[in-house]
Amino acid sequence: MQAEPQAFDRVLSSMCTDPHPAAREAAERFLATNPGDPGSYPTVADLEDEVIDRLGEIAGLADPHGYVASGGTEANIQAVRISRNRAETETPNVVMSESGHFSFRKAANLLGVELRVVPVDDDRRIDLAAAQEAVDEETALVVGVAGSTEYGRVDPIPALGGVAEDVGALFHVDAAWGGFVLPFTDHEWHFSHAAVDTLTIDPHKMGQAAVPAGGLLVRDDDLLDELAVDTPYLESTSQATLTGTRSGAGVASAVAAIDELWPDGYHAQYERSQENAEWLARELRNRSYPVVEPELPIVAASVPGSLFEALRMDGWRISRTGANELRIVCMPHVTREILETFLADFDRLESRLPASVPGDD
Ligand code: 0PR
Repeated sequence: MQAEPQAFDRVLSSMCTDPHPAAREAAERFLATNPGDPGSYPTVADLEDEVIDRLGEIAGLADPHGYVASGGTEANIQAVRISRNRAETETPNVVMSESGHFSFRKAANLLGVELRVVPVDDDRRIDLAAAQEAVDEETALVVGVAGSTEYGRVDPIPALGGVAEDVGALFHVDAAWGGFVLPFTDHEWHFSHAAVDTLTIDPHKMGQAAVPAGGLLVRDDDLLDELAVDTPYLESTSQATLTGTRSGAGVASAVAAIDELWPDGYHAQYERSQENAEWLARELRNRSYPVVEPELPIVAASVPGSLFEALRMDGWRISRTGANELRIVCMPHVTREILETFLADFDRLESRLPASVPGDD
């Protein structure tokens, strides 16, 4: 029997979503193209330029450079690589907070840089004083998160840019997930808000494009040059990407999604997702569970471990934070109806549990 992909109606843990129909269709049409070889596949290469222009528009960069990566991991690795190649020391370090994504651990390991992880403050944003203390003249890169993976928090980006500037380090913002919701909030997160050098923004997350479509943006072309290697047997003469052959599906799909949704569709989606997150937070709080305020559409709540397991057994795709909270990402496919069904199951399963204390694992 042919395997079927999972339905999205019980997936509450993913940062990816059901692609917009136009994005799905574009992905299928461009499945057999390779933007890694622009000499042979010029149409998809042009589409990639278009994605970068549109991402620049979203992230406040008038003359953007960059490329469509396999995802946020690759974009983050490449940002670290740019900074390492730029650094004038043999022992460069990268400073980020403990809320930074694990892709930076991969980057540090691959690239031989020291990762200095600093604590977060009471509201789960980078502790600025600790960041200031951690940087030195060997700091190649300071990383800020704009929409953290676990709690959807946004670091104080302009101030953190100042910390980087003080020691002559580059400044990277990881808006892999947040980039398509932050434009509709008051947060300062992008190139025109702060001295940002590089930024990750993934169409395949809140951008509603098909996987694989990550985005790396750089302020100046010469930052991308740090990544370029010569490609003697291709028509193009150099390549800045980490991967060689790449999927044209993600590229075409990103253009299609952005054409359809930027800005009004994304705005409406943000409003729906945020309202859903706030509604869910209220419902869980009404049941006496401690909830982390959803500043962006991610809800974290302390619920008994046995209830979490029972929900998983019931088919709900839910995940935990590092602190063992239930974590629900209100992606576009997570409708109010789905959340109502989830809560009905939550209540049913909770009533069958042996008496437990809220927040107790
Ligand atoms: N930066 C941030 C802030 C992210 O949240 C993520 C993905 C990345 C970078 C990496 O992006 P790619 O996966 O496209 O390379 N966050 C993960 C995800 O949703 C985190 C995760 C992992 C969440 C496992 C839940 C989980 O069960 O894929």
